[in-house]
Amino acid sequence: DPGTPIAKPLPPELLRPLDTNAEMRWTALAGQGYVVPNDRFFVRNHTETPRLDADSWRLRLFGTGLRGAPTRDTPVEFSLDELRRLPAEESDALLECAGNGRRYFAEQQGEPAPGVAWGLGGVGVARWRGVRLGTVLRLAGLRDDAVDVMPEGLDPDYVTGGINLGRVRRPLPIAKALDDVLLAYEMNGEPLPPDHGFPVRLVVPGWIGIASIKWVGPVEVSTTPLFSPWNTRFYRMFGPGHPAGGTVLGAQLVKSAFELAWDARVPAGAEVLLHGRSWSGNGPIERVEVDTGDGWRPADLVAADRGGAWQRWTVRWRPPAPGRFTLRARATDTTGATQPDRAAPNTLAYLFDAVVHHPVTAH
Ligand code: MTE
Ligand code: MO
Repeated sequence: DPGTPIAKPLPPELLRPLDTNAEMRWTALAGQGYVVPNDRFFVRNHTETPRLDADSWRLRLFGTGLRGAPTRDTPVEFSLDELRRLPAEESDALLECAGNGRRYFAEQQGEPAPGVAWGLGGVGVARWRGVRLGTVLRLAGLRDDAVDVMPEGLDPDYVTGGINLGRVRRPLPIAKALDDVLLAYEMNGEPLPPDHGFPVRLVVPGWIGIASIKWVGPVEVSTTPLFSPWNTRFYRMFGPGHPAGGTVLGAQLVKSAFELAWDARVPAGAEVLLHGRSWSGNGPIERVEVDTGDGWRPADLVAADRGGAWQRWTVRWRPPAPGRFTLRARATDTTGATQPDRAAPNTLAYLFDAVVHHPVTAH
C-alpha cells in the first residue's frame, strides 16, 4: 500500500545499516480481527535482530535485590523449558512506541520532531503467552527492599554519534515489575518471531514500547535505583514544563486511528463504513467521537472489545461531494482523559496524543 507512510530512515549520525523501523499498515487491519497478525505487527529495533539459539539461551538474574546478591557472573538462571513449566498466563496487551505519531508534531503543530518519523503505525495488540516476571523474580530470591529491575537485550550494542551505549536496557520500578509484566515466549499462539524477541521478551502492558525489552538475557535486580541511557538520555520528556533533567516516561496516553490509507480515496455520494481503533495506557476506552466535517458525533464501539487493550469502532459517512475531507477521531478513557487538540511539545517528540487530521479524497 504505497499510500501509507513508512517511517523515514534515522538521520545519518544515528544510522546503523540494519536498523528496523517498520510501521503496521492500518489498511491491513481494516475491519479485521482484534489482534494484529505477527507478520503485520510493527517492528522497532535499535540495531538488528539477533538469531538466538533457544536451547542454550538462559535468563540470568543478578544483583543486590536478590538474596545472596548473585553477580553478573554467578546469576540465577532459567532455561526456556524451565520458564515454560512455570504457571503460564495469556494476555492481550498493546505495545506502542513512545514515538508513535511523532511526524504530526511537525505536520500538525509545526514543531521539530527529531528521530523516526512514525505515523500512527507504531502500535499493535497481540495475544502474549508467558510467565509473570513477578513469579520468576520471587523464585530467584527477590528481596523486600528491591526497587528496580533492569532487563537487558541480547541484540548488538547500540552505537550512536560514535559512542557505544551498550546493550538496549531500561529499568522498571519494582511495583510495575510485580504487577502485570510478562516474560513472553509466545505471540498469537506461535513462538515469538525473531523480530519480536525470540525466544523471550518482556511485555509491559500500557507502557511505552522500550519497556518491553526483546531478546532478554541478563536481568539486574537492585536495592538502589538503576540507570541507562534509555531512561536518562532517551525516553524522557525534556522542554517546557519539565525539570532540567526531564521527566521519565512510563505509561502511554490516549490515541485513535482510522483503518484507512493516509489520504484514502472513497467514492463521493455513497455511504462508507469507516473503521478505527482507540487505546490508552491508563485504562480501557470509554467513548469515541468522530468528526467527518460537520461536528463531533459518537462512534459505535464494538461491544466485545469493552475493557480491552484497544477498542474497535465504526462510523457511517456519506461524502457529500467529490473533494478533500479531513477525518478526526477523539477518544476518552475510563480515567476521563481525552485526546487534546494539541500534544504537549517536548524536545524528543514523544507521546503525540492529539487528535490526528486524517486526509481523505472523495472522487
Ligand atoms: N528490545 C531490545 N532488546 N532492543 C530494541 O531495540 N526496541 C524497543 C522494544 N524492545 C528494542 C527492544 C522499542 S523502542 C519498541 S517500540 C518495542 O521493542 C517494539 O517491539 P516490536 O518490535 O515487537 O513491535
Ligand atoms: Mo519504541
